[in-house]
Amino acid sequence: MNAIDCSLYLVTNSDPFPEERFLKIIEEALQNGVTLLQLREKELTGRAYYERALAVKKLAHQYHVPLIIDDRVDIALAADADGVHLGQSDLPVSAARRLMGPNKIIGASAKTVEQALEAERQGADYLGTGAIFPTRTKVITQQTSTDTLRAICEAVRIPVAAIGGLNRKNVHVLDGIPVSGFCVVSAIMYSETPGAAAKELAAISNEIQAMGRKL
Ligand code: TZP
Ligand code: MG
Repeated sequence: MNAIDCSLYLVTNSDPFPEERFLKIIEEALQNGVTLLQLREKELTGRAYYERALAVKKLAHQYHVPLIIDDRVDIALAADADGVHLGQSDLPVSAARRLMGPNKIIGASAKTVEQALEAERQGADYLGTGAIFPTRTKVITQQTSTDTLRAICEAVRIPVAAIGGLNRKNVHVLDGIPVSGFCVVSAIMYSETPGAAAKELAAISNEIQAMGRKL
């Protein structure tokens, strides 16, 4: 199993940004405590996704942060990214594991304890669970209660990152839940000061992890 630090997991949204601004936001976040980065593109052609993955990987690796590609095993392998994140309608984790080998990171979305245990059994390295709050990010998802989140964290041995509508004001809803961190899109991507936002969220994540740690 690959050890993953999900403390502050930035999932990107490039939609409203020119390329240069998009990369600048990511770089500021990487400099200020992001521990895992996911490139999430829904509209790009395969070629454009691949090229963007190469550019973002270069940046991520300057800061020793692993790059995960959303949905697409082919893009993750072609760009030699560090891993892939799979939703419930993407390739099954076991199929991705066969294609990617033992050393790439495979993350999976899980909204129930059953989905979480199945993803772990198939070889997932971490889970993303949510949406904890309603989100304005373009995504097909339903809300997941904090009770379900807690049950998932307690059921699996792999790290679980909470996701969905989380920001500096509401993320303390995770206090006391044994999460390994949380994911944000808007709280960093749409901040006017992405570096400061990342720094604050990274500190909060450390507090939450300290509170939720199993004794
Ligand atoms: N999966 C569940 S919620 C979500 C994804 C990709 C979007 C989270 O975005 P935000 O802006 O942090 O609410
Ligand atoms: Mg997906």
